[in-house]
Amino acid sequence: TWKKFAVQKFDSKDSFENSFVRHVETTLARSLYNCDELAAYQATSETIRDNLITDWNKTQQKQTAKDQKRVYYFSLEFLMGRALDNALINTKTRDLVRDSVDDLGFNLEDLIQKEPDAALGNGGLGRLAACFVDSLSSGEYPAWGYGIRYQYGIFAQKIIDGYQVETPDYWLKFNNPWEIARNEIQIPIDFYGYVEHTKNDNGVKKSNWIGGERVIATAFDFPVPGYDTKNVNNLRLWSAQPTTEFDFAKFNSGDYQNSVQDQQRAETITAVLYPNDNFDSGKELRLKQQYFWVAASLHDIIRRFKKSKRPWSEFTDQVAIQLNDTHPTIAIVELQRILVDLEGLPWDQAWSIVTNTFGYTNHTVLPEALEKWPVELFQRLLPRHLEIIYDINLFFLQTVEKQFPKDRELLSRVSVIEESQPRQIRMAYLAIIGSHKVNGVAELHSELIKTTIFKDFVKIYGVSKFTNVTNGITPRRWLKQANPELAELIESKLGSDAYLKDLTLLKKLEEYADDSDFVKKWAQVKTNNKARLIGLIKRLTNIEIPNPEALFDIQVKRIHEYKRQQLNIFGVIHRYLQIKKASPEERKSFAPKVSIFGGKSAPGYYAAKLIIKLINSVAETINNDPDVGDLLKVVFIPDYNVSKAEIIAPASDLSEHISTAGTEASGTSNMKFVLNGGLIIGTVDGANVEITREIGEENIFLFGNLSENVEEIRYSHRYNGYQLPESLEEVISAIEANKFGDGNEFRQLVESIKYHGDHYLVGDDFESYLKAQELVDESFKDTKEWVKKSILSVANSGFFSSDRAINEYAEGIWNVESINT
Ligand code: 26M
Repeated sequence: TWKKFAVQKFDSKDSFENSFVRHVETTLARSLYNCDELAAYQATSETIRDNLITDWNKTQQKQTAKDQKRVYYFSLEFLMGRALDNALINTKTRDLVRDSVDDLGFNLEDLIQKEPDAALGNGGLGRLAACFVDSLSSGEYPAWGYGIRYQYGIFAQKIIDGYQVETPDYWLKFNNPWEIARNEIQIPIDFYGYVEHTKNDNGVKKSNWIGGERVIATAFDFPVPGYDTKNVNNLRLWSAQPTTEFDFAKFNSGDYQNSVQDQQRAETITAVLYPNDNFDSGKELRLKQQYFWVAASLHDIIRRFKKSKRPWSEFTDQVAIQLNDTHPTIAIVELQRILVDLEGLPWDQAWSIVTNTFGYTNHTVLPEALEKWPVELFQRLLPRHLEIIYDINLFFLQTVEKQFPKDRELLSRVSVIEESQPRQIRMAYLAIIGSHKVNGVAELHSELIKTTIFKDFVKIYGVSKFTNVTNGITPRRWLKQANPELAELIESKLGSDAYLKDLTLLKKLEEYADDSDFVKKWAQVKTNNKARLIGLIKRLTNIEIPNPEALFDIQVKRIHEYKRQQLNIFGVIHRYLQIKKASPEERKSFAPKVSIFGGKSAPGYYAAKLIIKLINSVAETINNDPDVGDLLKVVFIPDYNVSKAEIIAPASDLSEHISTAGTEASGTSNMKFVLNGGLIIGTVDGANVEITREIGEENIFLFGNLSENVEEIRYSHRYNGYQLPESLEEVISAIEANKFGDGNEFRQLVESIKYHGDHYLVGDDFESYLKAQELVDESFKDTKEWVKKSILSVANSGFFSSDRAINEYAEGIWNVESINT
């Protein structure tokens, strides 16, 4: 009888419109006469959601029945962006829905714009997690993502008088059609309290943690549709609630008033995403977020495992957990605690399960980004976990001692406990010790971690524990969705959309690199995308870009000294000074250019905020200088986010990926720009190296010092002093001469380069950067050659699909198979 009532998915205009109307009138309780665009967006989304949930249920049933090993991707950030357009594309219902809403008097593009971004991440790491869940679903892997349902995502950036101002991102203002509240799932999570040490009848020591404060984790599920498959995986995000029942016997903290208040403030745990990128803030609430999310996720996974009535020895045949950076490292300790304290397994057996379960992905070598927690904080917040960390460290150091007797230096270097004032727990070391594989995110980066920050661990564990999985991006969002015209042009030559699931098929485009009709169409798509960006810039900044033929030179990413937006803006100033010096006749030889910036600074990062202000001040001067005219425009696009990136990436002629060599682990926006037919100016850093290998060095503008020389150069700055090149001195003089507002304001920025060691080598790379920019200008003048480079780049960017990355994780780290193999 159930079958008879099975929910029907919409599969025609009629059935779509039927469902749409029903959702307007019942779900939204509106009449069709007062259905505005927001309501139409919601009704459309509810209708898609019905289809997704139907397939989501089937997927989960199928995966449960097959009962094979599952992957769990633990990430504190999932920078998903908008869901509607992506769902339409992945389920291949976009045309049908466009026509249907058209019938109903709406424009699909407009409805899509109504959706707020799900901006639950900072930048690269969070967006990588989003691309990965897309690829896991598309590749039909049995996989769940686990994260936090922040009520406030990354702040919205306003630019006021050229300064960044942060405003809260309350993205859940309206009902969110893309989440399913699982109010029946309520997992208690404890903090604080004390540890009881007892012995059982056989004299074996037992430890029991009595928590002092309890909050409830409740689940929200976000269906993740794969492309061209019925497979819909789950992204489970946790939200914190206060408990209602209360065990006074356990309430032993001695500070009743404060504890009750803390309890009432349970929701604060999942209230807001920490807005730091590549910087460790060390705040107690952040550690609470980490434990809350990890404990809830493990509880969930273990509950699922226990249903299968398997012995613990089979846990690692069923479960693989990937740690996205060190943020979930406490999971290693929590699983060990569950197995030993609660399930009664012997330490060694438990530890072998733990290490075979986890894999750890490192995303940075920057020392200021490596997470450390004061021992004292752990002692208070998670007292039993601290004991377990001490034991893990003890056993680890004992084996190291056996392997390398009497090397006290080594022991103190690799100890999980840093003997500093205050003593700190090194989370990366704990992650390495507790995982069976450690991977970097691009070849250069994976080599660097083996030879620098983790080199002692290579000595201890051997090199095979360390591996590389080069990042990737999903071609569904970053080609098909962001650049529908290019996708259509590509499809017309490749004969099908199969390249969206096997991106290496793009290779065939090489055949058309000299085909004049194709070249013309290719260039036209770029021009159209630039026009689309011109519209966005006008709406957001009121700046007019008079010349759509100008070279669009774009750098959008988090603002950070290591990413060197300052190098870019100094280059812009240099260009400006050249134009000013030139005679009207000479000015004609300059290629017109638009320099576009975008990105958020961490709210407390003073130097980064100063860079934003400098960019805006330079824009103000240049854009209003009649000597310059159309030759140069400078734009700072406010509030850079995923949905803006979808408009920006397809519109670049050139994009900048110019981090100091050895500092950018991979970068992924470089991949987005290349896949959309933009060329790159970049340093020999992160994934730029592999992009060069794939597309050919004649198709990329590389410059700057190499990573192997960076330390030496810094050392030389420190002990021999250094001189900035004349060209850069001139730029700095112009700033100091108040050409871009009050020069005094930028003193810190200038001094860090001139007098404080120039840690990021701006001076050392400046001339080489200018030369590369000259080559760009030269090359851009030859449109045919430029377009050819663009086509060849796209043809050879297939390697940078996140599908390839996920397949590598599945085979090399997780030992998990796709559901249909
Ligand atoms: C840490 C502590 C407290 C609060 C926040 C953090 C934190 C948050 C995000 C630290 C780092 C965070 O992200 C780092 C990141 O995005 N790294 C980037 O990861 C990308 C994907 O692998 C790479 O492509 C980039 O090179 C790398 O910078």
